[in-house]
Amino acid sequence: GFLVNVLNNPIFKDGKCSTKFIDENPDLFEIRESKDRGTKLLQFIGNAVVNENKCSEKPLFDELYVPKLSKEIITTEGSRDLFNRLGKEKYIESIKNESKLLLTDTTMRDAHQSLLATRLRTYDLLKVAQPTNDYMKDLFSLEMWGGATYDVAYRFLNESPWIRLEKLREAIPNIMFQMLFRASNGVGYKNYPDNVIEEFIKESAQKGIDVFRIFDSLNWVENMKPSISAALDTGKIVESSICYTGDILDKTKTKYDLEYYVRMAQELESLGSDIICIKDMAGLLKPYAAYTLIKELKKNVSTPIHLHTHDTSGNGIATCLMASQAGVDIVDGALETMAGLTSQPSLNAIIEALKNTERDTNINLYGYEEIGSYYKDLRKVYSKFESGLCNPSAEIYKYEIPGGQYTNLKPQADSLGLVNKFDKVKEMYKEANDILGDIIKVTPSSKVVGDLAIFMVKNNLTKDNILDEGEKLSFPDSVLDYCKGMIGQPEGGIPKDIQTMVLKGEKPIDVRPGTLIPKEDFESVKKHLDEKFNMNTNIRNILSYTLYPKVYEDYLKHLQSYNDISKLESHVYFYGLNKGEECEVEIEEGKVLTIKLIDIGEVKENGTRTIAFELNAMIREIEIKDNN
Ligand code: 3PY
Ligand code: ZN
Repeated sequence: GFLVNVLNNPIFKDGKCSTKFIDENPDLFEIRESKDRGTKLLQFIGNAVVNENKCSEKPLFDELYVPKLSKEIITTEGSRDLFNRLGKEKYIESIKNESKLLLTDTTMRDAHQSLLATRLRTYDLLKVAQPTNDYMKDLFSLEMWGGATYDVAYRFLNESPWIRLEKLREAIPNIMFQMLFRASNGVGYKNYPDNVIEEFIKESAQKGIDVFRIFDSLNWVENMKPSISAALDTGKIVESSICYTGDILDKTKTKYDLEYYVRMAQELESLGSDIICIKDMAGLLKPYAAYTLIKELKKNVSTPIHLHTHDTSGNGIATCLMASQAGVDIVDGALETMAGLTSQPSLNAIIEALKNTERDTNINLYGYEEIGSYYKDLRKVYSKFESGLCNPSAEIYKYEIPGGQYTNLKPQADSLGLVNKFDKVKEMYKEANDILGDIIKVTPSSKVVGDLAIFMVKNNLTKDNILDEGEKLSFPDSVLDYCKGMIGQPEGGIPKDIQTMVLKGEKPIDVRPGTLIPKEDFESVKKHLDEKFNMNTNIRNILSYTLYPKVYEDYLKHLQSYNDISKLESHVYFYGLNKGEECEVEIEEGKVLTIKLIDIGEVKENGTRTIAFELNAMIREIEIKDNN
């Protein structure tokens, strides 16, 4: 009966489908086999009610704002059209000749990674995708993929990042898509085999990424080379990044000085990079330093320069404006309702600030405001992921903690029993950085510093006693990896005393880890997944498993248990339903289920509760295990 079911699927009947459909949707097998998507959805919602929302009244959310848009302000050609029409060389040339300041909107990636623990679901992004395409065409790019979005999609949202890319690409054909890629760490936290990095870039380009922003967490160019060359091979735009730390205007800080950044920019340019990015992941680049840095880079490289910063200190807009004044080509911002604090500075503010100046962006803010209103409402649905940080904080200059990590470190410390010790953890972050050699701090090197900081607080270690006390302790895995050289080589090397103490006799490497890690055997991963999950595994499935074996298997198991839950509204996804509340779910085109929660039973002796629903007006009772 299975095959008949597949062939009766309307998508097949419409002739829209080839075997590719199954490749893209491994879950289809499950769906057809179970024949009961309704029950599985009820199980998912029941579980959200009992175990996520703990049977309490969930907060009520207003209907999401629907952008009111006017056809008159749609421009015809977007950056992607221009790139495709001119070809790469001419397109890059056109950036250099542009007097306007060009802009990237990070709302779909870094903004929510920094404000909402990366939790925005594809469902909500898709709802605003077409207006984004129509009304934000003047952007250089939308940063919408990579960084933590890949991991979090599978791990916490039970959805495929590849499907996100594909669906957004369909809905946003005119604006370039940009992703953040951690060089040999891919979209993960450790060095992966070279063939994984190469395949990943190739596949991402094919699925719709136009701009690859590549960085290494220690600014070790050697570690960026395989990614840069793989990305160049795709013909897409390669934006090689220099992570910014320290303060070039502080003459007592000599390690990361102006010459350091110029040297690295020249090196990245010589590798054929199309754009150079200054990646200020912690928001440390002060306005006047930005002016000096961009002026100097402009003198020494001819590649366009793209600035990425965070507004943690409150100086973000000033930094963008000073960079603009110095001739930066492109800056990152976010829609104002998703901007500020640990996120990017507000695009709206930058656009307004430049009106009637030489670098006027000529952008009509109307669409930005309407789309921004949508995110403003949406943000409330995700309020449980807000960091609680309410004010800018110039103390970031002292601690140098990246935007995403700043909001994560407190819950991480709390969960490890360090409640009320956050100030101490921040102090130790600074000391840990010094102990490790004053390194660039960004995923994954920032995790090394953060893990060491927490470890130091827990074990009463300081800069002064760590070498004596640390002898008898085993350090966190991330610190071990760093000391082994498995993350790469920091500027000036890893301090020998700490390295010897942490490694306790083990020998470190000083070559690029990728030269030692064996190639991934994609065939055997395919065989494993095909057999274990009864699917026709494609390269994207293989890559996901390779990057995150456990997280990806858990995602597939979730699909088996609950089917595809990507069509649920987010308040239902995160909280379930209140008694008497109803929701509609379109499980396939034209097929809508209406689900109403009727009653939540008491916990029984076996630990389950009976949850009564109406599914399309028929009573259905589901047993849910109460894990509380
Ligand atoms: C990431 O790697 O996810 C980052 O955002 C680094 O700044
Ligand atoms: Zn960032």
